[in-house]
Amino acid sequence: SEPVDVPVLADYMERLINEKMEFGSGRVMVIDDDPELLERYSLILEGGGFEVRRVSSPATVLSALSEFRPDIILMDVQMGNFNGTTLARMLRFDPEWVGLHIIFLSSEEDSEFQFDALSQGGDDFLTKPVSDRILLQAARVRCYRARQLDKLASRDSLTGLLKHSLAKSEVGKEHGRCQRLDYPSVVAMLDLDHFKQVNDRHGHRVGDLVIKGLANLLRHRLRKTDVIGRYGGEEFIVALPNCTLENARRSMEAVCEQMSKIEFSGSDGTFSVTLSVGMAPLEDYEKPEDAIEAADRALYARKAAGRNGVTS
Ligand code: GH3
Ligand code: MG
Ligand code: MG
Ligand code: MG
Repeated sequence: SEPVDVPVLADYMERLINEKMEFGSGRVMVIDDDPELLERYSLILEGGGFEVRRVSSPATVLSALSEFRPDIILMDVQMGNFNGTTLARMLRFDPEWVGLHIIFLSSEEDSEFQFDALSQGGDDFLTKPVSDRILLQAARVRCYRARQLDKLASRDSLTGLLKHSLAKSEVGKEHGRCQRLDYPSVVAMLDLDHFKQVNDRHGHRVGDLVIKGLANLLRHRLRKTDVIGRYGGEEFIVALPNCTLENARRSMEAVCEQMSKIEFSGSDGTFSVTLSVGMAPLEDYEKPEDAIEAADRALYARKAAGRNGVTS
């Protein structure tokens, strides 16, 4: 094989680093029962561009968390009769906070104490006093990682498309925008035709490849601004912002046609798969769920009318 060109590699690495490691700032919740320290750390972080929520009483942490939704929490360990490690352990059992980074900040240098704090679910342990520079960089790097994790968690692992709940909330956002700014948008529901037969004849693994195939087709055919989500097993949801029903139909009909032309390799030679699409004008409905329901009804009308095509 070709030898790797070191300057090119270095250039590539530098580009990668510059592009991907833009730490920026984020949201930090500082929890400390010492008001002076609380203020000091908060000011340092605010000086570094972070949005900060100060919490001095452990009793208010949970409500503050759901309201503020921080990327990381920076937490004292000993707070009166409350131990920060208890909170860390609790958060680690709650899937809602799986992406939240917990940094302990304590003057406790005893290694058993630190060991215990990390064992309870802390991601890191900084020892007081900590320099402004290290505190800021620790926060920057962890906010960045928290956002990376968040992004991953919102994507379906098979297709890389938005997962159900995020896709729905993106459709909801688009519903708000198109009503506010008064332009047409379309929501579409897609479902593969006779997909059970694909699984039965060719196996689940081949079925997965077909699902991936449609996901890739949608990603390549649709615009960058379109919302594409995996709504369920072999069901997809799409929102086309700033698009008339007529243009959406053209776009979706092209997707149907191209899908039907893809040749998949099955257990007994190649085969093809079709899909059905139901659409509704997003701005015509009071609530986004109503538009989704209308698109779903159109989808089932399409299924009844012979599949492989678009109905609105
Ligand atoms: P219809 O044309 O009416 O939609 O018929 P259908 O056979 O596609 O019926 P339905 O939509 O109810 O069936 C969905 C099937 O998709 C059932 C399930 O086994 C399969 N399925 C759901 N999720 C996955 C997945 O992630 N991978 C694979 N391989 N199959 C899946
Ligand atoms: Mg304390
Ligand atoms: Mg189906
Ligand atoms: Mg289905």
